[in-house]
Amino acid sequence: MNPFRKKTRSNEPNPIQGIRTGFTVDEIKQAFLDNLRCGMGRLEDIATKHDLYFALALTIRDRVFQRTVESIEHYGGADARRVAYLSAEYLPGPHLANNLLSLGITDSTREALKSLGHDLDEILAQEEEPGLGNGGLGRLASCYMDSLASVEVPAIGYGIRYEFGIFDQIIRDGWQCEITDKWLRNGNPWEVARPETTYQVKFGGRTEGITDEQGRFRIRWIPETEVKGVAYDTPILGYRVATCDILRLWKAEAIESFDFAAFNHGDYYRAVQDKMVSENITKVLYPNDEVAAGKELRLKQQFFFVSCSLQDMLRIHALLGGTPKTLHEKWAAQLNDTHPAIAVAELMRLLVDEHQLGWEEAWEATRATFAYTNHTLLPEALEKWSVDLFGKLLPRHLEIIYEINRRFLEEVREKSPGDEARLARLSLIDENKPRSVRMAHLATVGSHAVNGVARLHSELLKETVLRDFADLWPDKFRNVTNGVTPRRFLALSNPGLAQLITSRIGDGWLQDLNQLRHLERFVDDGEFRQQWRTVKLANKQRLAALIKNRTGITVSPESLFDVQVKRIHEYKRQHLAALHILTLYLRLRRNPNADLPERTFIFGGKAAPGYFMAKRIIKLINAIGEIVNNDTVVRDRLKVVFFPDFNVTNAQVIYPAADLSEQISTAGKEASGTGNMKFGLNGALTIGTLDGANVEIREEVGAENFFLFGLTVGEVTQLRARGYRPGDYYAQNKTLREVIDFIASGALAHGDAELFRPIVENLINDDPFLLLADYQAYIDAQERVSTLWRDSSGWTRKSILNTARMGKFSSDRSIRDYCERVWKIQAGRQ
Ligand code: F58
Repeated sequence: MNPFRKKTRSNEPNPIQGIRTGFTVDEIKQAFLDNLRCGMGRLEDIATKHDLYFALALTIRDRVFQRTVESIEHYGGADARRVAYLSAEYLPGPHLANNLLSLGITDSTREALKSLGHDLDEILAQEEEPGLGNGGLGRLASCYMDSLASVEVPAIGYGIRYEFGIFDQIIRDGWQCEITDKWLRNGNPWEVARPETTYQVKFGGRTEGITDEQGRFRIRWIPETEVKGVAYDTPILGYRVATCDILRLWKAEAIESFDFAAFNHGDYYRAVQDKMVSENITKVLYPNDEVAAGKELRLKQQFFFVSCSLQDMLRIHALLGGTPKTLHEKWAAQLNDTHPAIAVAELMRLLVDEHQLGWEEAWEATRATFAYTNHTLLPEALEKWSVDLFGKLLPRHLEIIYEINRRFLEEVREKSPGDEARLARLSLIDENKPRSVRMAHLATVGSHAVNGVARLHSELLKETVLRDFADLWPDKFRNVTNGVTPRRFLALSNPGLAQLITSRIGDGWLQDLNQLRHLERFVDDGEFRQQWRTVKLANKQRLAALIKNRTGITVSPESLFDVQVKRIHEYKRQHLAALHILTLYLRLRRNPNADLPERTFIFGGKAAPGYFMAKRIIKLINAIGEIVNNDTVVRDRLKVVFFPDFNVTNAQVIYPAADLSEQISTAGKEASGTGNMKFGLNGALTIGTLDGANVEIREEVGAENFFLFGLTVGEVTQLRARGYRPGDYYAQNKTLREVIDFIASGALAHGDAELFRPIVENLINDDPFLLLADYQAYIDAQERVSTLWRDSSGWTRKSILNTARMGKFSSDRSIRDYCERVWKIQAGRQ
């Protein structure tokens, strides 16, 4: 019996109106005061800024929950198929402002607070963002949650409630230092614990064969330990729609908060120890990007959240009247990379061992349920778990994986007998010592659809990492190009531009980003161009003030803001941008009258704490800043800023202020990029390689509005095949040599020639990311940037066109693509 069906009363009047759910200025004001007093026990006169924030968050949360409940009721009654987005990472950014925007009550809330003598922006600034992800992949998951709700698809985003998210970055003496992220220290008004929604998760131990009451042979898993997952729900409201989805994050707890058995034996400390070990599972996010951690705790985290999520999906499915065999009829589960890929084996275990389904029917349901998104081709990022570790932690799952593999390879053998090498390449097990489980293979075999995140990436995926699978199942592979939410990354972060756009074309673009095309009508309108520049300048002033506040560096808002913000990684080539800065610096030193427009180089991004080169690149950028910013000849022409602690909150100030977006990865390495889209949306021009989604961005905005440079994927492959010798470029290009020699001389390190030697030697002798091969083309492209910058109206024209043509890169479009190409779900309420 479906409990939701009993009383679907969406057409009845809302029973609770007024203080808890009303939208008028008076209702919001009264609710805010009530929350401060009754919700928090605070006297208004002595409330801190944070108290005010909390009271406002509770006020808005009531209004959001009203829609959550309405959604549960609506979709529970409807025969809708729903989405389970399985992701080990989310980066939602601050919730309050976004919820105000979605509800359409930003202005009335501002007024309500003003009448009480409070400033909304100051209150918004109190919110600590949940840093539950590393970078692009986690942020994409949050953009997709926003769009799922906004295009009205019922969905639950499943993940991990890390107690400590991605570290906060501070810069000391030019080096990155990591500070623990205590995001929960002041409480989190957006989440609701669901102590009744908990599941047990087993680890370790052994399996045994048994004969059940019906005389059937079954496998029983006798675990060594068990922990409990508790659900914490955060509502994710769609923009100006009734649908509110849920982000459901799992926290690990000990099964009994107190182990009585141990206590009775007098082993109090062991009981406490067990509790600590259980809770460790969701303690901290692994801060690696693009390198698989290979740590036991990481595998525990993955299995823990996946097991809770699948049990939850089965429970909801049963509530809606379904049986385990038909799970896929009501659920489409998306694997956000391989981090949740263990789900394939866990669902098989749940269906076969716990729900007594036969292998074939369980396998059919499993494959029909899952789809897999790949986010990287980098070999070091492809997850593999040693068979030993796997067997120790998840003995039953290892057996299931072997059985999946046996049946799979059998099928391949039938199709192409005798090709043992091919079998070895396809196998879920890498037989090279130490033997390991290939998670991308597990995800591919266990899914009905596999996609890359940009057209180029999806093609390369079929040609490289998953080539044999693409030969075997060509129809399984498709592309879904990434997208970003225009609500957070334009409306919220760039209100000036959003207003200007709306004043000309109306506000339909917020729900249909293609409408930005209507802006093209105004590219040659002088007044509009002037307004466009005025908005950009104001955004640059806002960023300049923040830079001053965070770094002490004064930058000129009139200068060209040349920005590269993203995780620090050699393949993203922040050090190529550094070579460009030094090229200009040396040129100006030699000829102070050289005709160069004033530029401010702004970098931001975290390095994985154990990534030696990335950390040294941060130091290099800061060392260049120290020299350049203090050089009396150059400092009014060039400035270099490393903006500390790049996160969603800071990003919302940085993207709107950028003139130039640096997307300069080695071709073939960046799966998509999403920062490139956020910059474009905010009117920045891109300088970039033919990599990831840059290819499609250039196609959309027009080649003449994009600064292209560098080797293509094909040229990179050919160059490597011929034998790449970076030393030749060094020897043959005088400017390049001067720049590298300058770094090597120790001039950037108070004479210490050792500090940057690892970077210099890596570039001259090895240069795995082909900086030297792309150097001259990059410098030439930057020359074209400078030339255009001098033509202010020409630049503005292209800036407008970049924004106008960014419609494709809305995450609403991506979600609609997933609905159509992968999930077979119809967006929108039926
Ligand atoms: C990123 N991957 C891609 N991984 O690098 C980027 O091109 C793409 O736009 C984005 O995904 C969204 O598709 C990424 O951010 C991680 O951070 C992982 C975290 C966990 C460990 C392995 C890397």
